[in-house]
Parts: sequence; C-alpha cells; structure tokens
Amino acid sequence: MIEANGWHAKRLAPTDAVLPTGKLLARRLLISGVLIGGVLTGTATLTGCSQTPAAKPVLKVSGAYLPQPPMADMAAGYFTVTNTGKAADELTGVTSEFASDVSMHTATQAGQMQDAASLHIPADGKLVLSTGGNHLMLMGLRKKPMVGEKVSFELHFAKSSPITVQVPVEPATYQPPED
Ligand SMILES: [Cu+2]
Repeated sequence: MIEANGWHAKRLAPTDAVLPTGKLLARRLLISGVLIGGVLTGTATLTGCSQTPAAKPVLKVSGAYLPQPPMADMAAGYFTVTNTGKAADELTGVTSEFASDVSMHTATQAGQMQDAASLHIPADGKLVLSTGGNHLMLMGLRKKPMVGEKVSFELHFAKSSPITVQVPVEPATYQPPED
C-alpha cells in the first residue's frame, strides 16, 4: 500500500511541472491527502488480513468409483467433492490417461443428460456425482475397465490445485455407501 502510493507520487511528479501554480498546489494537497488516506487504509487492511485470512475453498474427493461398463466404448464415473472452506469453487474439467474424452454431465428432471462446462462446489458444502444425477462420461477408452482395476482421474478446479484420484472399477450393480 505504502509502496504503491510512493510509485503514484513519482508518476504524478512530471505532470505537476506543467501545471499552473494554483493547480499545482491543489494537486500537491490532493497527493498528500491520497498518501495519508492510503497509509491509513493500508494499516487497516493489514490488521484485517492478520485477523481473518482470505476465504478459500478446501477440497477433498471421496467415494470415487467407475462401474464396469457393458462395452469398451463408454464408461461413467462418480465421486463426491467436499468443500470445508469458506469460499465456493468450480469443477472445471476432468482428465484421465484412460479415456481420450471425459465430459461432465448433469441430469435434467426429465432424465436427459446435459453437458456442463463446470459444476459448482458450494462453500461449506458438497458436489455429488451419483447415478441419476451429475456424472462423468468417459469416451475413447484405452480398454474395457474390469472390476478390481483402478483408473486415475485428474480433477481441475477454478481456484484450487488439481487433485488426482485413483478410482476403483466396481461391478455394474455397485451401490456406494451413504456418506
Ligand atoms: Cu452422461
């Protein structure tokens, strides 16, 4: 804050030289006012920072699984992202070595799938991907995933660093435990 105002004052100085004296004085007073105001604001901001750190999302991924698909062309993926932070985040995409194309889908009331560019993760809340709701759709599979194998997903977020999860392949009839 203080440094930034110092820089402003320096930048304004050449302009002052070409102003008539009256205006120059007014400008000088204005600059002093800005400096004093800036210093006070800066102090307040610093104090505020040390007391309440900036809110940010704190994410954890759990319950990931991939039901063994009937064919090798397509699979679905499910997981829960829990946010214990005080700021929301967005799941902006998922990648996997195992599939050339991973898209995020939501399900409408009518049961139709829609592509989602991102999925919202509320502050102090959860994003749930589950059968009949939000899900991942994996296309261009390297091979048909079999029960007992694991595939890796990399989750990308608007604010948080990417999270890699090892996702077990479960039987097609698998029901995840409630969490
Ligand atoms: Cu889908």
